[in-house]
Amino acid sequence: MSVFIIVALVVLLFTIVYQIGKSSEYASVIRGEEFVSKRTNKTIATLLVAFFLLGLYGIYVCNEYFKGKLLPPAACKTGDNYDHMFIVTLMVTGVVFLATQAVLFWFVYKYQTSEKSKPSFFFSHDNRLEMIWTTIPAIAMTILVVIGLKNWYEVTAPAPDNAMVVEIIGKQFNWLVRYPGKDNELGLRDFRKINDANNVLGLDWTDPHNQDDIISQNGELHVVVNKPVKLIIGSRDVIHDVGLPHFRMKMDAVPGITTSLCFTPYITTDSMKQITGNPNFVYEIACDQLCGSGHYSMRGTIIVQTQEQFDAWTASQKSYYALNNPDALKAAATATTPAVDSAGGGDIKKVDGMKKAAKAVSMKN
Ligand SMILES: [Cu+2]
Repeated sequence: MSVFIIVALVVLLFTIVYQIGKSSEYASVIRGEEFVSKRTNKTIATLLVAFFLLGLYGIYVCNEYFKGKLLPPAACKTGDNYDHMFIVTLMVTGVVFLATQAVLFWFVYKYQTSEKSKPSFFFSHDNRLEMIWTTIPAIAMTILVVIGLKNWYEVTAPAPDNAMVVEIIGKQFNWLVRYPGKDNELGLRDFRKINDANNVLGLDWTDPHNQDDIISQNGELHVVVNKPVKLIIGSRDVIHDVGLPHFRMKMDAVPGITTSLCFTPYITTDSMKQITGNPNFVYEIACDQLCGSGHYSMRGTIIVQTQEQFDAWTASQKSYYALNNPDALKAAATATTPAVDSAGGGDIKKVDGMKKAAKAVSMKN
């Protein structure tokens, strides 16, 4: 609050000084004196230099204030590359900004109107100068764009074969996270089968791949440290956006279109708690697209854990099918004879049994 008051006071002070300058200028016009007196000129030049110095001080104060209060270090390599790119861009543009503004404000002061000063030389055009100030920025900009493109291609590159595939679907107003289960394959979805009571993603129960799919509770996305993750992104209603601030990434979740994002987390949630000194630290999934009245509450979490922790978590999860079709599971169990199971080929029979039971359930629904 006190910072706000200081800023407001500074703005007010400048407005008053400006108005005084303006009115004295009009007064001199009325008095028929010179349009802009030498004195006013000097005052304005001095104020402009003060404004520049105050601006620099403002930058310093903001920097000190926010130091360490923004995001912790990026939790994946691509995120780190993005940070690096931002720093390089800020350095290049910052140095140019400071140099040009310093020269601008200094010249305003040094070359204010004076009867004594006479221009020592004058030229209207210089090809060499034009070349210099066109070529150098063009080269600098090209380098910055190339760094950006390289990062972009890295993020959008096809996921490696060993990547863990997880589906994340946005809906007003939370995230639904689905794992492919033991068969490593996500089952089919059909939006016409969506039912908030027992089929939030519209899973097609007749597809056996769906029967071991896990839907994580509370929008929690569990991933394994140092293992690539491929997010299959979608939406159930309007456009959302999977925003991963700690990984410096985001990707739109568009209804009817599948998008994806690939990254390899390299800092576990537990390590990040130590790095940030915050025992309550969580990696956040924020919706980065204004998607309706509950947009602010559309927050998921990512839990980066070791393989053992992840396996333990997976083992503790029941498939979404099992949770929502207990009758079908029972029917499948009775349809499968244990004798066939032990003789081999039981899995196929079991899936067949499940298929039949699932069909019965979906017809009932
Ligand atoms: Cu949203």
